[in-house]
Amino acid sequence: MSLTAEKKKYLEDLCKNFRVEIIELLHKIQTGHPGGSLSATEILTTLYFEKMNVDPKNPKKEDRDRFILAKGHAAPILYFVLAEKGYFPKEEMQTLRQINSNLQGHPCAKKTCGVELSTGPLGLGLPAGLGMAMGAKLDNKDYYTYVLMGDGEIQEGIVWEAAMSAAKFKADNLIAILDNNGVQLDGTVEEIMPMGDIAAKWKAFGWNVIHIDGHNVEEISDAIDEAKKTKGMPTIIIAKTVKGKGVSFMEGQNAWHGKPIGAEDYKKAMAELGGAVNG
Ligand SMILES: Cc1ncc(C[n+]2csc(CCOP(=O)(O)OP(=O)(O)O)c2C)c(N)n1
Ligand SMILES: [Mg+2]
Repeated sequence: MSLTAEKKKYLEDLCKNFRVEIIELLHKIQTGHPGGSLSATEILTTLYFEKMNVDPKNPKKEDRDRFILAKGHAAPILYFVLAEKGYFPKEEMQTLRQINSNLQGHPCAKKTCGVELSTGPLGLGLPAGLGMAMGAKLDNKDYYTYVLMGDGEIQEGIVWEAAMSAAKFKADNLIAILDNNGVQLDGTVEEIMPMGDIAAKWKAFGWNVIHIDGHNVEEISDAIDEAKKTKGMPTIIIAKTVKGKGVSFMEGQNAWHGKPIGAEDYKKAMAELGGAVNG
């Protein structure tokens, strides 16, 4: 196991706080995407606070690891992680989704320090990430590129073009993570467009596949170590997650993909998450 008990607790405590902060802020601004943010909380936290070689004081250093939030609607968790890490002042979080804010509803690489790629239109993260990974090889750099995709997102055809190409180019410095929560915007993945055996699909496209519980920081950390050891092919970590994780009435519910959080729901959610109710 790659994490000490102390480190594990540190990451889990960060996740607890992020969940409280997400609900607090999205309730306050009455907009934004709670479900997909809560689903990806452990993944982003483990990447930024344990695994990735990044330096907020030197955000463009050449050999930094790259992270792409392909499922760009989960911007709230990305922004809270970046702010906590020190890319920009935490107070800026209060401007989320306001006109001219640095923190747009979907990540904007031109506006927000630490954002590597503007995303929102689903499907473009993996091809762009492959480009970054190939760039590292051409430049003889040893950084890794991480791409977090949604399980609805991988219904986009462009994802599979990139999957084919990544295997052909032996992009072993590209690590994809699938937020496999079984739910998308309008319903379950099974209802909208059943994907069948996802692992078999990625294997058939030439990828190394690792399965984990996407809410277990230790498993996330170990899977990344294993991915780095795999040479000659790209890796996808299929992370079993729960959309809306941590708030019982949001869990597994597509209705909470992007719904404003009303006063009663806010109080209920905060009681479950152990956060203080304001206002
Ligand atoms: C190309 C494109 N089509 C449709 C949308 C609208 N849209 C935004 S999020 C979403 C559902 C995504 O589901 P999933 O990838 O499973 O994300 P998660 O469950 O992690 O929130 C859709 C259809 C979009 N952003 N881009
Ligand atoms: Mg999903």
